[in-house]
This record gives sequence, structure tokens and C-alpha cells, in this order.
Amino acid sequence: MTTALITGITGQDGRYLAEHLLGLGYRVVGMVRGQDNPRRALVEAELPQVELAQGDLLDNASLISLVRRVEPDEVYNLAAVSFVPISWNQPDLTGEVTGLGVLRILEAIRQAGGEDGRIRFYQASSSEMFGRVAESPQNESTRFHPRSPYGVAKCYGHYITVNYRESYGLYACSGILFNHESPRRGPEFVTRKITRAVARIKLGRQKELVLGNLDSKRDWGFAGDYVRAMHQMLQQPSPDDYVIGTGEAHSVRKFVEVAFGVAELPWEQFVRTDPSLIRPAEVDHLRADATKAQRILGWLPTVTFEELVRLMVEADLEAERVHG
Ligand code: NDP
Ligand code: GDR
Repeated sequence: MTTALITGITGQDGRYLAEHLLGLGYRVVGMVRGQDNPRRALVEAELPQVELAQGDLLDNASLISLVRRVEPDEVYNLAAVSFVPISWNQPDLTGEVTGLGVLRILEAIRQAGGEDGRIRFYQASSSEMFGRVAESPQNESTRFHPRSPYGVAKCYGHYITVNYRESYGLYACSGILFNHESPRRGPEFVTRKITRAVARIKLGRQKELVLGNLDSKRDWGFAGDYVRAMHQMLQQPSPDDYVIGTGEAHSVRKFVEVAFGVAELPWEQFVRTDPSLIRPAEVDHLRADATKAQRILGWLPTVTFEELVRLMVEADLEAERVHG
């Protein structure tokens, strides 16, 4: 039986990936940090077959002993400080977790004998590395110009992954994923903030939605599609880096329009902007060129932008009706 170790199991992608790998017959071990992590119970309830183990990307010893003990065939490093605005308030922490954390886990794999390529490694790189884009759409060769401490930390994580592959022969891949969303998306990210607000406004539980920049454009896909690509990358004869995205970009304003439209609400009456939510440096426009992933992995997204917005609004309406 193939064993996968997933860091970031309590996050959006960790849960979709675990579900996908369990479906393929894997043994899945998820790393959880903290003494009393409230999201541990969520994973236990949703995915009882996942084995949970203690560890923290800030703690070298915990990673070394975890990798030795679990003896994984595949390691997916999804853990990170992943919310871009936080990275300006906590740049040190972001650098430590999102950047150096990648080095720590790569080193744990190397020390466990990963140099023979036996342990396959996936790093969650990000389109935020492209930042102020040098060209559009962005592919694996597009120059990086990150615009936040988060983007800078992801660049470190990306290059240290490439470096461990080149220096030590580790089987290490980096997936440069564009924004992907779902009903499991954290409520601080703009898509979920919008769909949750739409549901609450529809049910009379919220009066307005306060947002920052409505003009930025993102290439939004469905998280369930993107975790398939992570797994596919690790099944190739040799390790490589791949851009994953839909190839379509939409503005935050467009997301708002479609989401309020699903609930038949006039968005202009409910949405207000607040300059305090504008970022010190913005990433204006991201759009993926995932040709390489299509060609080599045979990967294609299955959920369109409109379907994604609808499924998120409907899930939030349901959640608000049941639990709200
Ligand atoms: P989430 O924010 O939902 O999850 C982040 C995970 O990281 C959580 O499980 C969190 O655990 C864990 N974590 C945070 N700090 C530490 C630490 N010190 N040690 C161990 N675990 C820690 O992110 P997503 O699931 O959306 O994203 C997964 C990865 O993909 C991230 O690395 C993200 O940066 C990257 N990415 C995401 C994209 C997206 O659109 N979703 C696009 C491109 C890249 P806890 O419960 O303890 O807080
Ligand atoms: P992003 O996602 O920064 O792209 O990073 P987020 O949803 O936070 O922002 C997308 C765009 O929306 C604008 N925006 C707002 N954003 C938030 N969060 N809240 C608001 O109120 C708001 N109003 C407007 C932002 O300015 C931005 O332009 C996500 C994360 O998952 C990263 O971890 C990942 O690497 C990238 O996607 C790819």
C-alpha cells in the first residue's frame, strides 16, 4: 500500500487531497500542529481513515522523526501561512513557515534516505510568485516578481525544492498553482467571504459586505480538480515543475456579480469598499498557461468559473440554513 504524508491536512487542499488519495487506496497520514488544534476534530469527523500525527514546520526534530516513523512514499507539503495580508503583519513568521519550513521538510526527507528518489515530494508553490507579471498568461518560464512577503517566501520554497532536486537527486516537484476555491475555502479569502456573505444576506443575517480591491483579476478554479494534479505530478518518471490553472481570469467585481446573481440579489445595494482592505502592494492580474500540465499530465479542470461560484453559494446557503 502506498503511504502519503500530508502537511496542512487541516486546510482546504489537505482535506481534498486526502479524500482523493484515500479513494485511490492510499494510507494517508496527516500532520497536525499544536496541542489542541480545533481543526483536528474537523478532519477526524470528515475523514476518519486519515491517521493524524503531531508535527510543525517550525520544528526540525518533529519533521525528522515524523518522516522516519511514517516511512512515506509521497510527501505533500501543503502547510503554510497562506493568507497574503497576514504576511505583511507577520513577515518573520511567514518566512519561517512558508519559506524555511520547506527546507526543513526537504532535509527530513534527505536524512530519511530520500536521495535515492524513493520518497517523492510535492511543494505547494503559488501564482503569487509571478506577482507583477512579466507576461500574460504565466507559464513555468515566466520570471518571478513577488509582491508580498508571502510571495517572497513561496519563491524561496520553490527554489529550495528545485535545488534539492538538483543537488541531491531528490524526487521533488513544485506545483505552481493558481487560486483554487471550494466550500472548504477559509472564510478570510475573498471568494468564500463573498459567497458566505451572499448566503447570510439572503437569509437576513448580514446587512452588507465590505471588500477591498474589486478590480484585481484572478484565475479561479475548483480545489478538487487541483489536488488531482498534485498527485499526477508525483506519478511521472522524473520530477518537474508545473503551472496549474484554468486559463481564464475574472475580476473580484465579476465574482461578486455572479455570486449575488445566483441568490437573485442586487449586489450594488449590499457591497461597500473600504480602503483599509487595500494591500500595500497588489497583484493585479493572474492568468495561467497550463499547457505543459495538459500535455504531460493530461490534466484539465472540470469546473467552470460560473459553476464554481454557484456551487460555493449553494453550499453556503445550505450551511447557513442548517448550522447558521
Ligand atoms: P490553508 O490556509 O487552507 O491551509 C494551510 C495549512 O497550513 C493548515 O492546515 C495549517 O494548519 C497549516 N499550517 C500553518 N502553519 C503551520 C505550521 N507552522 N506547521 C504545520 N502546519 C501549519 O491553505 P490551502 O489549503 O488553501 O493551500 C494549501 C497550500 O497551497 C498552501 O501552502 C498555500 O500557500 C498553497 N497555495 C494555495 C492556493 C490556493 O488557491 N488555495 C494556490 C497556490 C498555492 P492549522 O490548522 O494548524 O492552522
Ligand atoms: P490571494 O487570495 O491573495 O490571491 O491568495 P485572496 O482571496 O485573499 O485575494 C484575492 C484578491 O481579492 C482581493 N480582495 C480581497 N481579498 C480578501 N481576502 N478580502 C477582501 O475583502 C478583499 N477584497 C478584495 C485581494 O486584494 C486580491 O487581489 C490566494 C491564497 O490562497 C494564497 O495562499 C495562494 O498562493 C494564492 O491565492 C494563489
